[in-house]
Amino acid sequence: SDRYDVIVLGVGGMGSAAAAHLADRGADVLGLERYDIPHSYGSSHGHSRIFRLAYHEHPGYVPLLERAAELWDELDAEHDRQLLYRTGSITAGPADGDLVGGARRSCETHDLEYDHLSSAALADRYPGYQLPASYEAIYQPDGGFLVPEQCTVAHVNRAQRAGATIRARERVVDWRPTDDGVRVETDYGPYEADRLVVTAGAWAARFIDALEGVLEPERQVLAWLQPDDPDQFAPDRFPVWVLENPDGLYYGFPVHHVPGFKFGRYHHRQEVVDPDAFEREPTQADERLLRGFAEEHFPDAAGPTLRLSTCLFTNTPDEHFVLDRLPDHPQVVVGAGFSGHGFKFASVVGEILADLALEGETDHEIGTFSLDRF
Ligand code: PYC
Repeated sequence: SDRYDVIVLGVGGMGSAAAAHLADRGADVLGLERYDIPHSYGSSHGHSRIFRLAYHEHPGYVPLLERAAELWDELDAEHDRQLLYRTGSITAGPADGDLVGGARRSCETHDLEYDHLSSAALADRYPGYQLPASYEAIYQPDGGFLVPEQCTVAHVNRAQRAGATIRARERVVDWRPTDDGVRVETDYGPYEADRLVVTAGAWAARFIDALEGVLEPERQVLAWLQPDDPDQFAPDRFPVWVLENPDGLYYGFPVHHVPGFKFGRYHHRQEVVDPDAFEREPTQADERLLRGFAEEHFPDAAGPTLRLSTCLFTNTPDEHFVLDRLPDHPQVVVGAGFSGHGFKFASVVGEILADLALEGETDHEIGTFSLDRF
């Protein structure tokens, strides 16, 4: 069988970044992808992903985001299509809610530039926002959105330029440890390598026993609706947003690449699914739910439906990532469980996975993401 330094299992948002960093450092890399590159069956499609630094989830993510931004800018400079659009980010909700407080805490802890705005001040600055009078918002100027399909393409291009072999439409059936590395079986045959990086997204638990019963793939639905005045929702006038209301979290984007104001509900564990057998087609019930939110919070953008799409989150119990080596098989590294907020980190996740695979350790702060916490 062919032998490599490192095999990357899954060449989506995370695996493409890992392959690029590994190949750049001189490793002989094989990337294996079950579908096309890029494809729309997992978690790295749909034209946009939020990038935001005012991280309400926890200030500990901010240094990783700052490094991610640097790496996205480098990749952007070498790619023929723009990857990161900086629109600024809005984090909005009740003044005493978790989102506004959390975003502000991250800005204060890491000395990020931000404005704390009333709902009226927000509407004044960005007329696409007409939120309830009691809401407040944290505006942070370095946020924006990434184009996920192009990010994957750019990382794959970089990996290939550095000598990586990337094979799509080849499904990994299984892997096993060997005396000097790993053996990976695909539906085309066997490969061997010193190291294995598992970046299989919603399918990761199939390859990592310790994640079975821990990771929960969750179906998500996104809508694109026609705004009354699309100019109010253009990237230069309408920052990306996350918003908290009594019913949960929502998020959205300016109009870009395809027609319509894109938004979704950012929920967790509502619809746990088998990634190989779930309702990929959005339903009228999905549409009604999303439309109800838009009519209430973005009435100027709640025109006819232009597009609906499904996507997958892969949730961990604490919604923090998994970035680690397997305790029993340290030649195997896993990046998984990104819990619906991982894509913006893909560039730095690639760097971390390459560190773990080639050096066995990383200078990045990843203690929160260890496997042994489950
Ligand atoms: O990370 O900003 C985010 C996000 C919004 C919806 C899902 N993830």
